[in-house]
Amino acid sequence: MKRVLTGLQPSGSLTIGNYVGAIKQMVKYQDEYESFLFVADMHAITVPQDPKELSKNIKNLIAIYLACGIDPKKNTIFIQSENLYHANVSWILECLTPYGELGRMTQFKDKSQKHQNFSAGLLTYPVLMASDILLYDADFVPTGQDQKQHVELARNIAERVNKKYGSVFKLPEPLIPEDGAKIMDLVDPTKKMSKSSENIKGTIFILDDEKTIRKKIASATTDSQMIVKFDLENKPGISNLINIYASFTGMSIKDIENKYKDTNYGIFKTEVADVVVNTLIPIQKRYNELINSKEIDEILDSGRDITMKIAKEKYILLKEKVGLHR
Ligand code: ATP
Ligand code: LTN
Repeated sequence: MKRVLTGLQPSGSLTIGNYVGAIKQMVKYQDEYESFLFVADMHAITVPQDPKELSKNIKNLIAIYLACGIDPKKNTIFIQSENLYHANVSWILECLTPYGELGRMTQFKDKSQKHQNFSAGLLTYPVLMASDILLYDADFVPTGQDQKQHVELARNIAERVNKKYGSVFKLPEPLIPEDGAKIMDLVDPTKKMSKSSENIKGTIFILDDEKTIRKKIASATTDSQMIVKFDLENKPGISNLINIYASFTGMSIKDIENKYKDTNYGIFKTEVADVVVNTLIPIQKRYNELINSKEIDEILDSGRDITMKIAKEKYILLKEKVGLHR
């Protein structure tokens, strides 16, 4: 059976961008593939984090995964920092990755501008991500468009290692959802909706209450044309709302344009809010039941034990190939 693996950072409350771009994909793939899903907590500390908030976010993220339909019987769920092999493999891979290659990563260029005195970890972050993927011989890595470059880097690193030392790693492929691959900010629809965005009016969080969701969508930036038509260049706001509607209903963009061709933006926005609310309310209910349950710790203990065994074998293989042995 092919293997699929992905991780999300516990760097804040999750957004509908994370839901569409990552979690919903994993819910779909859990029936087709052997699935691994983890909390990328070591990635989160590449930028400053409040320790109390961070540990709260780690547990919340697991509860969200489960509430969104991730089945612990079909997935191995774990926390990155609880598996010591990720950092060990990452170090070896860092030593096999040219410095210049990391400096060219789009996300590094963006984030290094946002943070004064950014950490060295921000630069080496994609190598840690490569070790997350390569440790488990993942065939596919579902992510949003923004992480495609990092998965490609993981593939390049794997190719380079295999060429130099013989077969060590499987070459992973990114899996990017076609519709709604990128949900944009509601206030500035040219910017990705992001959990760490400064203006929360542009972001819908999975745990936002109904009133807040409706308010945010009602005030989303649109244009003065009053035509529900997908046109990313000239109508980024309306195109984003169409994308959200498509992602939550599975309807095609064409069908949505047809359905709303004679309606105004007010009605369209209300119906976008309806489909978002109808999906999120049951998720929130389940989240509240799970967050203080013992189930989460049991799932994580088991995930840690399973992944430590798998990762240990790969680590020993790599270490020996490189010559790190007596
Ligand atoms: P941060 O603001 O902390 O950088 P983020 O909200 O951009 O976080 P990540 O933790 O980087 O989210 O991403 C988790 C997953 O969700 C990734 O697979 C990413 O591609 C996907 N994702 C994040 N934002 C969006 C979005 N707006 N649209 C689609 N997918 C997204
Ligand atoms: N960098 C990713 C999170 C992440 C990841 C991974 C995703 C860390 N390791 C391995 C897929 C596979 C992010 O910020 N979204």
